[in-house]
Amino acid sequence: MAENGQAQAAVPREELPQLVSAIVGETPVFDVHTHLYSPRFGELLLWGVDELLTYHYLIAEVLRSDRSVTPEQFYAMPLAERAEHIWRTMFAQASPLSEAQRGVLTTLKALGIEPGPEALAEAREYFAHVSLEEHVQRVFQLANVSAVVMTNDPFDSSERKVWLAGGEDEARFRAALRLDGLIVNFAQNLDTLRAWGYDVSAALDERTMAEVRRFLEEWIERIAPMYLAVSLPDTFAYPSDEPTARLIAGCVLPVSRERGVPFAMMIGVKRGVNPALKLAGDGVGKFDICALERLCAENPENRFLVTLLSRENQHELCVAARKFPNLMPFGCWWFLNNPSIIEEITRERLELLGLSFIPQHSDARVLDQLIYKWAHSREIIARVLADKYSDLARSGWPVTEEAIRRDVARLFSGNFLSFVGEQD
Ligand code: HDL
Ligand code: ZN
Repeated sequence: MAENGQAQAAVPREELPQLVSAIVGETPVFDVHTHLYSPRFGELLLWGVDELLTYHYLIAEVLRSDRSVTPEQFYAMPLAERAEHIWRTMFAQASPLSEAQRGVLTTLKALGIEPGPEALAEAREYFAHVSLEEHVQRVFQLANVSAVVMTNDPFDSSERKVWLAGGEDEARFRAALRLDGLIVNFAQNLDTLRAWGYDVSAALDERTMAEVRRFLEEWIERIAPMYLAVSLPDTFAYPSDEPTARLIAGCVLPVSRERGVPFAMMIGVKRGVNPALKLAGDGVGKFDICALERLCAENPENRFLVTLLSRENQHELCVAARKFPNLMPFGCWWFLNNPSIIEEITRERLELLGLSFIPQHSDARVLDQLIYKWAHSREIIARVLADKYSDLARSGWPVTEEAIRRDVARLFSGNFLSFVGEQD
């Protein structure tokens, strides 16, 4: 019902694509998973054209395009030289058709830098004369992002220092407590945990489980995370005697439930398929979704945010979400964050889940990526939504502008904020 109490008029079908596109563009998005940091974390926040060009997605691509440069030789170059090598190989000498290549151009154009063979020099000139604070403001505005969730790792020594020093983040940067160091790499971090005063052992006895729960409680207190997060391999199984499954069952789930902090699982990565590529060297594998079904079924009081890395897992993730209201699928993660697959995933989610999912996250590692990752995703999400509203209109249902605005706000922030308990 519109403010004046009058029923809003149905939007004519032929006007839907344009109206939906406008509303999707105007609706701010809450970015539920990124690797960005608020400026107070200093060098941890990556920004600028050289960081944009040396994004690990482009590193994987340049090493294919110019095999005369080995990964070792590439990584031995200073940042500026790596950026120039990528610019020369992937832009000046070939049409930048990949999603990561196109993303650089979308971002530069939005910043007022005309994409073309000279854009690198122009971009460096631009970034040399902009302050970080004003740039953060401009990027959030251009991307129409209301806030981002960081990936906060207590085992990252430079990040830990900032948290221990205290201080506040600006509201646009929210925390997520990343637990790979605690529950995937527990054995490697035993000495570190002991040095921090946690009485833990590889035996995972009751004392250790209690100490791991204390670690979780203390870090939830310290950083007020919106959720607890972990990235799990394609081989993750549950239940299992594996330490990761036991730490999840005995520590993460009870604390997540008692503290009302959902648990985000990002599953399907094969870490270090080609270690020489470093961050660019991870692969993908299909996950056996029975583990997720068991976790959701056995822990109905827990809330699970889940994204899966394999395209082959996406349809069964939708079916699993139909069975478990405590399971919230989110995003088109990493190797799925490409127009053809975002379209496929968003269609099947709308068809199977209606509006009860979180369509996308950026996974941005460089501040400026927010601009292109959201511009590209909005285009596809709007196209799919317009199609679905058109189907709805064809059924005779009166699709109104008010309803479209309500639905898009739910997809872009409402579903997440209510799932984490920050909105009714
Ligand atoms: O584990 C993760 O959070 C992944 O997103 C990795 O960081 C990955 O390297 C990445 O950046 N994907 O987009
Ligand atoms: Zn990530």
